[in-house]
Formats: sequence, structure tokens, C-alpha cells
Amino acid sequence: MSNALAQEKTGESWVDLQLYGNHTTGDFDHTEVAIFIGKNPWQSHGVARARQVLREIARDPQRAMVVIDPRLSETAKMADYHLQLAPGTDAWCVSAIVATLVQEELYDKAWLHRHATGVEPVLRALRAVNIKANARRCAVDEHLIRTVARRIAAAESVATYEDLGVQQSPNSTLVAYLNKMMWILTGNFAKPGGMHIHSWMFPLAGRWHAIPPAQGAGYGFPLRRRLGTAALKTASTPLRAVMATAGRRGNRTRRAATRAAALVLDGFFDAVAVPVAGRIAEVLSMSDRTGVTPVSGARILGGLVPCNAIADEILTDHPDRLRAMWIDSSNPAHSLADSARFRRAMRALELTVVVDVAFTETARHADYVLPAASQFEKHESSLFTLHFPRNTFQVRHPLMDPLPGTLTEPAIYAALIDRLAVVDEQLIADLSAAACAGREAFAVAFFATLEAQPDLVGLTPYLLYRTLGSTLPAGQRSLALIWGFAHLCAISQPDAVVRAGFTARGFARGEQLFDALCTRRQGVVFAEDDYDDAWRYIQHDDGRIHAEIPELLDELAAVCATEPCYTSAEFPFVLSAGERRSFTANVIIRNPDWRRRDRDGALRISPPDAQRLGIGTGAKVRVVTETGAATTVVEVSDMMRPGHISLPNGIGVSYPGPDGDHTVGVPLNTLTAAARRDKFFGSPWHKNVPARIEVLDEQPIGGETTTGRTLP
Ligand SMILES: Nc1nc2c(c(=O)[nH]1)N[C@H]1C(S)=C(S)[C@@H](COP(=O)(O)OP(=O)(O)OC[C@H]3O[C@@H](n4cnc5c(=O)[nH]c(N)nc54)[C@H](O)[C@@H]3O)O[C@H]1N2
Ligand SMILES: Nc1nc2c(c(=O)[nH]1)N[C@H]1C(S)=C(S)[C@@H](COP(=O)(O)OP(=O)(O)OC[C@H]3O[C@@H](n4cnc5c(=O)[nH]c(N)nc54)[C@H](O)[C@@H]3O)O[C@H]1N2
Ligand SMILES: [Mo]
Repeated sequence: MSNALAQEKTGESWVDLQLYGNHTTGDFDHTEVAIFIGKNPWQSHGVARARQVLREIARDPQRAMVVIDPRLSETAKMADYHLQLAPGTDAWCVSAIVATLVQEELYDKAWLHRHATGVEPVLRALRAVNIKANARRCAVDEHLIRTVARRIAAAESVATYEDLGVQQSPNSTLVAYLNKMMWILTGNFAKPGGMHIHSWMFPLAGRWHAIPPAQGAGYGFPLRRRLGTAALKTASTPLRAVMATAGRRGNRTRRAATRAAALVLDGFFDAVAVPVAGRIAEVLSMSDRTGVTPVSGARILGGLVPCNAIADEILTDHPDRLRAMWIDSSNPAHSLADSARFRRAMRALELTVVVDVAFTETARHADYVLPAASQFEKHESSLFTLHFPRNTFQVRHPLMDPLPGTLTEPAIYAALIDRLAVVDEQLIADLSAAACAGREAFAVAFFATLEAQPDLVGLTPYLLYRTLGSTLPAGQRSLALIWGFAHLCAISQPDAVVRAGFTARGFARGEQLFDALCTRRQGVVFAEDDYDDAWRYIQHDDGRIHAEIPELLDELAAVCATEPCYTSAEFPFVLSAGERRSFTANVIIRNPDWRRRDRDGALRISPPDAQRLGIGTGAKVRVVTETGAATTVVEVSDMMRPGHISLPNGIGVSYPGPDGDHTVGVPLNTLTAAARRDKFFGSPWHKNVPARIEVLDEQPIGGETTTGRTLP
């Protein structure tokens, strides 16, 4: 199992797990000092109402924006402090900032004493950092670094956001740690404008864990839990039999069954829901699956194999190599490093299946392609519920009917699981009948089933779709899964869900949330946190931040003893392969005519470099890297630092035209290498690809003749 998180976010996630156990998010609406590290929210968002929030910060003289980026990005242009470092040198830059906090005694001793452990080794490591040397290594003025550190220390609140500029660059895991030290050492956690662990609809990554209600989990709770579990176990068989037939019997039986189920739920819901729901969430979120891959020994986090290791796990004769790959909603032959190698790996497999809405670069190499209905033709939602204090979720409804021959993913997977015949048909019939009787009856029957047959827990989405789904109005079958989300969410974060207005008690609260999710099409605030709640989301038993990560403190010392250097005489530029621009959206825009500007996805280059090469905007050049070469047009841009060039992401995909398929723009991963990756979690260094530029003699795009004029 892998997904895009395992080529950008796993290093940061692991750091989060060590420090406090879950994902954090910044309160940029209220923060005094906003810090963006390798992040350009003006184009890439990631902060709700990003442009408005950026404008508000920029306009307010009491607030400040710090941007760490080698490029004068749209966001950097609005910043009070732009640290325009040399590409790939963030570890030196951010460690110099954090070291200034320590060496100038600007950190919050009292707060750390109260809320953190393992602080002393961190302070010791940071006292050893040579700020002056690191400033030189990252090519940022030492005075600017110290000024920024002082501004951070003086602020009422600080929030940070790191993204691909560092996550797909050298030392990404170390930089994630240093980033977090900027706000931890200054005590910027769990307060307005600070950093917070937040609620989830369902954890996209990281651990599901129930937060007990602040008040009165209540008298006799353990006893009720024991009783409840026992009641569920013993009552479930006869109760389930009643439920099973209730749908078919008369109204009186159905009413009796519903009342009985309601009674069980009323009496015991609080006590039994958490353990039952917890098991479902743990299995489905795969949060506890760690280890290493069988062939290359790459570290697995949250069940995810690092993307850059996938081909290594296939292109070998190791007996435990991967044999088959199921690819859904992803175009890895285009979006993962070294496309040619990935395609070779696909062909070496015994079976490949692609589920997609387009006949993608990946689909073309698959044994089977299962065409899915598009996002406009089915219910959809995003699990990126990363907001604090008010967290939102939206179920988007279909706008039109699916194209003939396509199915929604739930229908595809349910049909496959049917054919695998792993679930007893009678069970499906029983649960469906219970669902006909009512939600309470269904809930008791469903929970009792999973309690009795824990091996079915992983099939929860299938069971919900087939049983509860069959009772939902026509065309809304997929919403059965949302029912599961609603209940897990209400069970795990009861106080926050109540504050968001879902005040019913016990089982009824999840029902209330489910109804809102299905009917309020504009979206729902499902959780409203208190700033103090962030403490309750910490997953260490002592409720403290565990500041020391020995592996990364060793790494800090090692990195600080080296000089960064990514270029050579052969490859004198650092190419950032994958800049987010206004007309890019990962790989989902295939028609180049949709890009009203920058249709070809120009290579951005600094004015001095362009001048030395004798080229201007619109010139055609060839970009050559260790792995490949591509032709592109040039845009001379004052955004770029000399020595740094940048291509947009998401282009270079095929699109059918009257005379066959066309590809506009550079498919970036023909230029990248899988081996250039983070040593801890394998994140690719897409932002840091050594490259050279060869100027073409007025060749049309695609022409391969070069003049051989290379920048020395
Ligand atoms: N318009 C648009 N928005 C998107 C997407 C999209 O395709 N298009 N994709 C979405 C996805 S999947 C993601 S992950 C996010 C990514 O969002 P971002 O990470 O914000 O986007 P990028 O433009 O890839 O990179 C951010 C910045 O990193 C800088 N950078 C390059 N090298 C370095 C370096 O060595 N150090 C530092 N500090 N900075 C460096 C670049 O100059 C750039 O300004 O965007 C999301 N939003
Ligand atoms: N060189 C380089 N490589 C990069 C990046 C970079 O900056 N530089 N960025 C990286 C990042 S951060 C990310 S997140 C990845 C993204 O890489 P991917 O995950 O591969 O790209 P997406 O565009 O998110 O994938 C979408 C796929 O889902 C399909 N799709 C769209 N809607 C549906 C649907 O309803 N159902 C199904 N089944 N499929 C659908 C689309 O047709 C497309 O093929 O790329 C990474 N690769
Ligand atoms: Mo991403």
C-alpha cells in the first residue's frame, strides 16, 4: 500500500508521531507571525481562504510573514522577511534560526518545563550549531536570520507551514523536526494563532484515538463498559435474529425490535462504542502498521511504502518481491520519480489493474483498466479535515449521471468483493433486514457482528455499502460509508462535535451528524475545538511534548559538519521540478487549452542566467539531467535566484486531438531519479534536480538538435 503522502508527508508525520503523536495545523487566521517554509499558499492553498488570509497578514503592521524560499514566490513578495536561501539548504537555514532562539536565550523555559520532556538534549545540540557558518552555507545574511528568530520569540503567537519546497528537497525529515522546534521552543502550542493538533472526520494519516468527554465519562463507567460489552455479546445473537427478520415481519415486531435496539444503545452506547469503533478505525486507518519493505528495507509508516522504493521492490529476483499492483486514482507512471523505470517495473509485474477516469500514462501500461465515474457523477468528499478550531467536511453530490460503462468506486469494489465470496450471503441479508428495521437495529446488529467476527472489521466499507446502503434512497448507496464516518467521528471527539451543534446523546449524536452531512450540501462544521483541546489530542500518556528525537539530533550534527553542494560542472543548475502555478492541479487537467496562461508550462530562469545564455522569454531550450532530457520554452523571471530554474508540475500528459494524442509541456519525472531521496522516509528530491540548459537554434518544440551552448 502506498499513496502520494509517502512521497511528501511521511517524514513530517513521523516527526509528529515522536513529538506528540498526531498531525498539527496552524491557526493562520489569528497568528501574529506566519512562517512558510518551501510553501507558496498564494498558488497552492492548503490554508482555507489562503489569499485573503495572506493579504490580511501582509496588511497588518502588527503581524509578520516569514517566507523561506529560494524563489521570490507570490507569497514571498508579500512577506516581511524573505529568506531567499540557496536551493536545498533549509537544514542549515532553519537550524540557524532555531539555534539563535537557544543561543540568545529567547526560548520559553517556563513553558517547556511545564509541557515538554527531553528538552535538554535538544538545547545542547542547538548550542553546538555554528550560526555564522550555517548562514554562509545557506547564503542568507546572518543578521536576517537573527532578526527573524527575535521576531518569532517576541510574538504572541507563531504558526508554521512546511510543504514541498522542503519536503521534496534534501534533509526533509530533519527540516520537519527543526520547523517544529521553532514553535515548540517558543511555546506556541494550543493557543490562538499557534499550532494545534486537530479533530478529524476520519484520520487521513496518523492514529485514530478517542478523546474521552471532558466531563462525566461518568460514574460507574468501567462497570457499564463491562456490562455493555457483555450485553452486546450475549444479546446479539437473539437480537440479531429478531433484527434479521424484523424487516420482513409486521410493524409490531419491527417496532419492538427497534425499541429493544434503542434500549441497548441508550444504556450502553458510551461504554461500548469506543472499543468497537476503535477497532474499526485502527484497522481501516492502518495507523499502527510500520516496519520495512521486504526487498529494499525501506521504512513503512502508517502502512505506506515510500513511493520511491516501489520500483526497487519489483525490479529484482528477490523471492518476496511485489508481484501485482492495484492502482486507483493515481498516475504513478507520470507522477513518481524516474517514469521510465516505473514503467519497467509495471511491466515486470504479474498483474496490474488501474481504476481511473482517464486513460492515463499509467493505464496504458496496465493489464486491466476499470473506468470510474468522475467526481461530478458520484458522491465524493475529501478527508483533508485539517482545520482548527472549526473543522469542516463536505459531502459533494453528483451533478450528472455516470457515463455509460463507468461505475463509482464503491460499486467497483463491492462487485469485486462479491466475487471473492469472502462474506457469507446470509450475513448480508441479515444486516440489510436490520437496516430496513431502522438505524438503531442496524447499529446493534452491525456492532454485534463485528464484535463476534473481528476478521470482518477490514470489510466495514463493503458491509456498510451492501447492507445499510441498500436501504438508502436510490443513487445514495455510497453515503453508507459516510454513516460510518459520522459515528466514528462523534464517538471519538464527543465534546468538539457537541460544540459544533450536534447535541443529541449517545448514538443519536452520530445520527444527527450523518443527517447534516447528507443534507447540508454547502458542507458542515463537524467539530468545534477549544484551544485547550489541543492538549487532549496529544497521544503520549504524560500529555507532554517529547522534544528529543535522538536519530535526528545526530543527523543535525552530521549535516552541520558538511557543506551543501548539489551542482557540478556538468549540471550547474538546480532544477525545481514541480512548481504549483495558477493553472496546474496535479495531474487532473489533461486538456492543455484549459490553461489560459502558461499553456506550455515554461521553464523559469533568472535574468542574469538568461543573459549569460543569451536567451529571452519564449526561447526554446533543452533541459538535461542525469536521467533524461526535455525541450521547453523559457520564461525569464525575477522570481528566480541565479542558479535556480523551475518547471511547473502536472503537465506533459497526453490529450487526444484530431490527429492523435498530443503532449504539451515537460513530463517532469522523465528528468528525476528515484535514488535522490531522503535517507529516512525516501521522499524524492524533486525540488533539487541537478540540470544543465542547452540552447536550441529556433527549433520547434520536440526538435532535438542543439547548438551545444552550455552555461559554464
Ligand atoms: N495550483 C495548484 N495548487 C496545488 C497543487 C497543484 O498542482 N496546483 N497541488 C497540491 C499538492 S498535491 C501539494 S503537495 C501542494 C504543494 O504546495 P507547495 O509546496 O506550496 O507548492 P510548490 O510550488 O510545489 O512548492 C513551494 C515552494 O517551494 C519552493 N522551493 C523550491 N526549492 C526549495 C528549497 O530548496 N527550499 C525551500 N525552502 N523552498 C523551495 C518553490 O520555489 C515554491 O515556491 O499544493 C497543492 N495545491
Ligand atoms: N517531479 C514531480 N513529481 C511530483 C510532484 C512534483 O512536484 N514534482 N508532486 C507530487 C505530489 S505532491 C503529488 S500529491 C503527486 C500527485 O500524483 P498523483 O497522485 O498520481 O496525481 P493526481 O493528479 O492526484 O492523481 C490523480 C489521478 O486520479 C485520476 N482521477 C481523477 N478523478 C478520479 C476519480 O474520481 N476516480 C478515480 N479512480 N480516479 C480519478 C486522474 O485522472 C489522475 O490520473 O505527484 C507527485 N509528483
Ligand atoms: Mo501533494
